[in-house]
Amino acid sequence: MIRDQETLSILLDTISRFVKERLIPAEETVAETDEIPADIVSEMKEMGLFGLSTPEEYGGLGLTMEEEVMVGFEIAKTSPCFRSLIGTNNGIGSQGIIVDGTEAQKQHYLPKLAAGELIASFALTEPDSGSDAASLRTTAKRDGDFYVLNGTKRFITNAPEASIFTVMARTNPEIKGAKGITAFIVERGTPGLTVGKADKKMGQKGAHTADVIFENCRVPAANIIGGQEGVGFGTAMKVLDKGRLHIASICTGAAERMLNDALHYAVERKQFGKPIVEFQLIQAMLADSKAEIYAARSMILEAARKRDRGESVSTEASCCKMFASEMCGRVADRAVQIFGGAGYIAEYPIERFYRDVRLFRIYEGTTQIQQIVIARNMVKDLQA
Ligand code: COS
Repeated sequence: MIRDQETLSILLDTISRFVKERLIPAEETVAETDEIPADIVSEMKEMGLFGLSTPEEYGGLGLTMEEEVMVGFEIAKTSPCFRSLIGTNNGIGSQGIIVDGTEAQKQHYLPKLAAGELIASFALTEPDSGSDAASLRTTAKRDGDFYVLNGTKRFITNAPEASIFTVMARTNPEIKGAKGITAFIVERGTPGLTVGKADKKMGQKGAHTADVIFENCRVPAANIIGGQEGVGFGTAMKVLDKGRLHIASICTGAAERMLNDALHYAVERKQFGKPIVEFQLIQAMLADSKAEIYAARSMILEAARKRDRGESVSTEASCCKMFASEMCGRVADRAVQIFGGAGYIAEYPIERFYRDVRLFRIYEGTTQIQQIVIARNMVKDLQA
């Protein structure tokens, strides 16, 4: 749903200009230093980028899903690390509070998250619990008005920067699966919470992940999201339904950027006496990529509109995340191929993008997990 086309067009133009004038020129520095410059972070805050999806009454822009994915298409035309910094506040870090939080929790945290004053992280994955998220082992034991958390969370995006964590922990050790899990808001600085060293990754320099360790970490009972035990897994899954649509839009924007770079290179690069874009085998790679990007865009917009109508998009979000991330990987591969030897050299951005986008097929649920979700929902629908 688009609420006001004119306002949206202004926002999209502003973001597109910001990407071209500020972010793309900073890509190499960020890749070398592994840090996003402070002035860029300040500009992102001023533009309201940390609160894109936060409802207006809590200080955000209150974008609908359709509007948000359109922003995603634009902001992803540069290194994914920039989107990653604002990604958790707009998505998995804050959504738990938005969809299931109490009014007090919303009022306390959302305005600061929307302003970028606080960074939120989503702590679900553990060393022994990745795809099988419901098997998580972090415990939260009640002690008066507190819960005592023990366990380790792994690969937590923005953990080094985060001021609050949405933590999924097991409050009922008798129940091994999803129903024993509760979601908590844990503030950084709570005694017993430590953040490990930032992980060394294949790509996405400037975006940071780390372990988050809880050792007898006492969290007020009032910090249970929604105030209810045992529903934390459902909260996490709802968060991921939205997150997967958002990530799909990011995959599509990144693919557009890579295809655009490859097209420009193909027009300029001459072999056998003419620009390589005139060779049909190059044209095939360009055309296949264009068509696949168009397909991804269309399905993401369609699914976003469905979510805006209040309908469940569990199946569609997984379809979009699976198709767009795999498509992005194929486009990255073709783009490197079009660049030829130059595509393997770090001097050109495509080498960096090729490594950066590899993560899309893995995080917020691997392609194989999306297949499981889609197939299971098909069976459920048949039996309904
Ligand atoms: N919305 C709301 N509730 C949902 C849901 C959704 N999309 N999906 C599942 N649930 C609920 C189910 O309804 C079920 O509750 P009931 O028993 O009350 O019906 C509960 O959650 C457990 O669901 P399920 O039985 O499907 O859980 P499984 O353990 O079989 O696993 C998968 C579900 C595999 C889909 C889940 O573990 C998953 O998504 N894994 C990937 C995790 C991931 O994406 N990690 C990335 C890191 S986070 S960035």
